[in-house]
Amino acid sequence: YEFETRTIYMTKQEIFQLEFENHVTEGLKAFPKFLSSKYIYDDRGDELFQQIMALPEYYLTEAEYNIIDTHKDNLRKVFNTHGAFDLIELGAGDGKKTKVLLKELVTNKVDFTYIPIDISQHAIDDLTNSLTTLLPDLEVQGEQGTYFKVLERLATYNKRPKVIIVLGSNIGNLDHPQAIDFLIKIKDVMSDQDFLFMGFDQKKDPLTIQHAYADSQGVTQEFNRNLLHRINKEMDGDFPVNNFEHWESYDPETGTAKSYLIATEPCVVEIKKLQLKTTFKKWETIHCEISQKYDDDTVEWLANKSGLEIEKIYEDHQKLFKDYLFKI
Ligand code: AVJ
Repeated sequence: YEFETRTIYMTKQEIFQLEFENHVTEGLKAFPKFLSSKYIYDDRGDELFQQIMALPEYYLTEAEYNIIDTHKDNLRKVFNTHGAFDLIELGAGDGKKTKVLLKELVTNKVDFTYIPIDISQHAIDDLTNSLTTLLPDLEVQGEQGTYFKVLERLATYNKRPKVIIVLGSNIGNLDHPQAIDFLIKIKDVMSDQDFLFMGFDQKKDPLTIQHAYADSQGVTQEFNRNLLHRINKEMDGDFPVNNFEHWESYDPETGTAKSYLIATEPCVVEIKKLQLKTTFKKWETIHCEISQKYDDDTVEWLANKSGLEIEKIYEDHQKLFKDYLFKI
């Protein structure tokens, strides 16, 4: 036989879509079933997450805002330790919290470039536009892409000191081995003069956590259900979405909050694009997300495992949330 080799080009979106489809097949054939919260975030998912961040029960946003606002003077000095730098934000979103920091830096004429990285070009464009109005003197260089592709590229091309920031306890969606993996990948692009500034939501009264992830208005339920809506829309599925109820369970021993969608009626779901038919028994679960909570010992252990060192710990006035400053 003779084989012809051809290169098939796919866009980032097409690759991500294919990953999503493979994930759905795997997750719905598994027992117990699972679907990752990573795929909640289409335009509607982004909007629902914005709504979550505005909920009175979702203390995380306010708490981290308080940390940055209280310590902005110190953060400016620390970030500027080695002179001009690149401020690289992973998962920038709408930048509400980051804007406080950016304003502090610009007002004090600190020499830096802000490089927000997000998987969504949409988010990057919106953020860049709003910053042009808010802080015309700010140098912004938004980058669309997955964190590590962009980080690796920046590490080889930009030789200035880097400050990498990851806000919002985004790391909480990862279990500990995945979190260590994530931290190692960041560490690998850091040099002596670089800093990592990262948010870790803290263990606290279990009820506070329970309420943050099972809000009274049902926004979190809609947020999780968006996974099923996306499958229906993008893969020609027929999930009876309203028959899936959201359930949150927080284990104070491990610090893991887990969210599920639970079938309140038995049903058969067909997903035509995947040629997949799957049945749900009454009360069968789909595990969707973990939101890990931490304490200093756990973060210290993660840092140790990843070759990072904790330089300083910042806390909000209600002691709900912490941002850790790391170096290699
Ligand atoms: C975006 C991962 C920080 O886990 O707190 C919010 C996502 N899920 N409510 C979190 C989320 C349900 C959020 N993170």
